[in-house]
Amino acid sequence: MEKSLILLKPDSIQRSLVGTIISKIEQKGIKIVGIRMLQVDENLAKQHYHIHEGKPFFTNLIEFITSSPIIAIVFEAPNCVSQIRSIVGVTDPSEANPGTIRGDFASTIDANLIHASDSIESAEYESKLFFPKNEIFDYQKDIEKWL
Ligand code: FUP
Repeated sequence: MEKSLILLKPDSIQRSLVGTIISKIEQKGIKIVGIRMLQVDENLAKQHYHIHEGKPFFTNLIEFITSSPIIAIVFEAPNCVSQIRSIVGVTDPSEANPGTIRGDFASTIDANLIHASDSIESAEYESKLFFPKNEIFDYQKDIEKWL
């Protein structure tokens, strides 16, 4: 089954939006298979955001993601990556549609609340950065036959 890695960035926790954001994804029928709270260090931040190295916003991005604890979650569902990207909304919250997480709760691109993997390949790479194998769980929910 397809998986995606989500990070609830420092602003999600500071603004007490953790429950609200997780609910929006969970209520869609997408299953949590791994969850942990952590303080990201510079090394992990740079590995996670390596594709943005050299861009003008890179330093800010690293400072922001390391500024306060985050919550990392692995979700699982059919078409998990694209389903979650739709719920999250586009990168710049000022352009994100109402009803999306960024559209409803964020207003600036450098505090856009949440990271969501943009492909199956990046989901695999990112999940390995944030989770040991034995903290991602393979289990069934009875409700799955209704989704
Ligand atoms: P997304 O996949 O929507 O999180 O967006 P990107 O991977 O393109 O960007 C990662 C993060 O870099 C964004 F969440 C915010 C930051 N960013 C900026 O600050 N300015 C930009 O112009 C683009 C991205």
